[in-house]
Amino acid sequence: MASTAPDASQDQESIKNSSIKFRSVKTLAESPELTSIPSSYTFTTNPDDELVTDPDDDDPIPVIDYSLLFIGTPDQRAKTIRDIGRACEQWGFFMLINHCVPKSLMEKLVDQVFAFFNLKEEEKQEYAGSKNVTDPIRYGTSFNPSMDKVKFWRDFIKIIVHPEFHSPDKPPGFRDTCAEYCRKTRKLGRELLKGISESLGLEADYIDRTMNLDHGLQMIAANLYSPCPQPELAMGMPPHSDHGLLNLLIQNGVCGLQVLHNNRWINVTSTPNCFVVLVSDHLEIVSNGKYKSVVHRAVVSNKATRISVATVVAPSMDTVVEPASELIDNETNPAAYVGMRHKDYMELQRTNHLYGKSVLNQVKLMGVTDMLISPHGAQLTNMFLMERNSSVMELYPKGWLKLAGVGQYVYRWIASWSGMNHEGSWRDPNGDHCPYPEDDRRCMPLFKNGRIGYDEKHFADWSRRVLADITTRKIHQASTINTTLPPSTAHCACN
Ligand SMILES: O=C(O)CCC(=O)C(=O)O
Repeated sequence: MASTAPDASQDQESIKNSSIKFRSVKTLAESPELTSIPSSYTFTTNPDDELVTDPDDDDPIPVIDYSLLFIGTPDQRAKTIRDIGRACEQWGFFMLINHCVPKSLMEKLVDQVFAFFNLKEEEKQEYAGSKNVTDPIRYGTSFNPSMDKVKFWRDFIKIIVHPEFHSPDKPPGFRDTCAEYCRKTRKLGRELLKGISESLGLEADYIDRTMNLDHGLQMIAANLYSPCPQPELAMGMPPHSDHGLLNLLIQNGVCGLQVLHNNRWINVTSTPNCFVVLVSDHLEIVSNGKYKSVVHRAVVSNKATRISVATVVAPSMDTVVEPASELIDNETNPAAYVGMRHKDYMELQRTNHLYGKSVLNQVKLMGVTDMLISPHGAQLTNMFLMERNSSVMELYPKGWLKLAGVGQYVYRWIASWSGMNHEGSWRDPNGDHCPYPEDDRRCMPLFKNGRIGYDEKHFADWSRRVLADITTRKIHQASTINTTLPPSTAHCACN
């Protein structure tokens, strides 16, 4: 008979009384009485998009021979660059063979990662509890721990290894192996990005230079997926895409990685001595959407322990990542993403529920958002992502203005500093009654929690008018641009 999962409240109690900050999946999976997973780990997939297959012989996963970038003939090199471009565009990832990282080093790193996860829980938990994406070493469980509603069957350690190198000191040898591996993968990532720059028609060092890779962020994320008694109910990592430019992934010979390709989940094998190179969100942004960051996930099994180690090659934390100006044409191919500092993007990921490309889509969407309608005080940060000509409208619940102080001007200030249009504020005349005078602070929670927009008709009429004004303005702008352009810019140089 199936026994139940260990009692969660008992477990929380023992965690509270020790130096342990969370219960790892490894601890849970190794508890002898476990035959089913706790309900907090039950992940529901949508059966409609659950087509999982192995790669098709007619449409195989692209394989890139790295050595041809260096020792091939000029024709072989040019073809390899074209192949890399096609893989980034059509698949968002490729397998990399004949690279410069010794097989023995890859294996040694995986062994060291395994040894780290095999340390006593107390030793690992020295690195637990961090909430900050810039903390140099983070040991944790699940996927995006502060936001996950369902827990994921995964333990991880994330280590920032560049611009400053960090490493846990245990197990013995971990630091040296990690340092050597990071040096080699760093070189590999930068060389690949040169090929990728060229494949976009940019100078070879374009990405390296503009993303400030001399000071770029490099991070190792090592994942442990312990055997799971009900793999069909749990998930190691949900569908997501990664921050950064590239993710160089290695595995311990156990499969579990799946990528989304043409609306199907494709199983990616774990091939020895081979990197899975995943296009990440910032490469999609730089290429203005030509190259697609790949949505991928990790499934779990009830048979074997799986380890994967991702090396994230990313812009420096302060780099504002935006589409390469060389790839933009305001008329035919306008910038599709707003520029954002890498650091802020990571924070946006940490504080959002991540699913598929939810965060990247937000960055994309805000770049083309025409109007933000905001209850006062909410969504202020979205204004930083919106384009100059967009509009903002504010809603105040009844009475709120009496308590707003200078806060009532914040939207107007930001709008005027950034060239946005402020379309006015609506102070709802209806709403909750406050038993105190309206400028009494005890009214604040009442007003702020009150429903805004009792007068739906007024709100709808107002929004309709502003939207119509925006449409008229945009049409006017578009026609002005067209008529003020020279008749044919392509011929200017010849003339
Ligand atoms: O374990 C895996 O194969 C997936 C790792 C992953 O999703 C990632 O590194 O972003």
